Amino acid sequence: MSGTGTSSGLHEAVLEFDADEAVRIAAQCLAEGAAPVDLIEDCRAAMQVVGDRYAEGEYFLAELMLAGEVLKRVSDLLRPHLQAAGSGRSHGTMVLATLRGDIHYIGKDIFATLLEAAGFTVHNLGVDVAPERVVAAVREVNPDFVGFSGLLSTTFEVMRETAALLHDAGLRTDLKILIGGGVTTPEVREYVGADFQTRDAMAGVAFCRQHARAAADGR
Ligand code: B12
Repeated sequence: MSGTGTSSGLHEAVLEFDADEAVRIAAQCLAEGAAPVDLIEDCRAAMQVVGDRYAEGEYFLAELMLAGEVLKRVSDLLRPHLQAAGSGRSHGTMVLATLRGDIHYIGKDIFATLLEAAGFTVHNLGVDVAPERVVAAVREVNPDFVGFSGLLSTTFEVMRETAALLHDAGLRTDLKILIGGGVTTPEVREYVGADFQTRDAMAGVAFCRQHARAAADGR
């Protein structure tokens, strides 16, 4: 029903910028037993198409904004369903941010919701976050993980700068850095000096589960 981008109609509703219809279909799919993460994936694939049309000059900023609004409405509907799986016990802590210059937040917030649902504590610093703020947050909460969400190639440099600041502050040793978001690649992971890269929130959650200090310590 979902995950294919064809049969549910959700993918098409996002591409038509029809928020009411997208929310209606998503609610119907949920009622019929669809997994919320599959519905997110349908939307993500549609957003990829919107992004490609923008890159090819077929769409402009207005279309990006419309698509963003549709996705926000759908993710607001899905959030409580994504959270429902939460265990109530923290398996570890993450400081998460979209860095300086980048204001995309929808994918970051989906990842945060899924990670919380998996039993992690997430300190979500928001968007357009200065590297120094990340360092201050890491000092304050001593997390197991730091996550950077990046949708603009211009933020790769800021990710690298932030990772270097964490290293210079002596905070990098026990810390795993994850990067995610539609424009990240394994090459970017290497450039930034991060431990993990993905464009799939569930893969990020799996990485955190695997590397949670709390789980390893039996805390
Ligand atoms: C919606 C959108 C917008 C909306 C953002 C709404 C919002 N508040 O978030 C608005 C209209 C504001 C916008 C603005 C701009 N945008 Co824009 N936008 C998009 C679009 C179409 C979709 C992004 C999205 O929400 N995707 C859906 C989510 C669910 O996917 P996701 O973010 O990848 O997240 C998933 C995973 O990656 C993962 N994940 C995300 N973060 C993290 C973090 C961690 C740690 C982990 C583990 C996992 C993880 O979890 C999610 C679920 O699996 C993309 C196209 C694309 N291909 O992504 C362009 C895109 C990102 N934008 C682009 C551009 C150019 C811009 C603008 C510069 C346009 C302009 N001329 O002003 C501005 C920049 C504004 C700024 N300073 O940030 C380009 C970037 C190109 C590049 N390589 O740098 C893209 C790629 C379009 C394109 N193909 O040209 N945009």
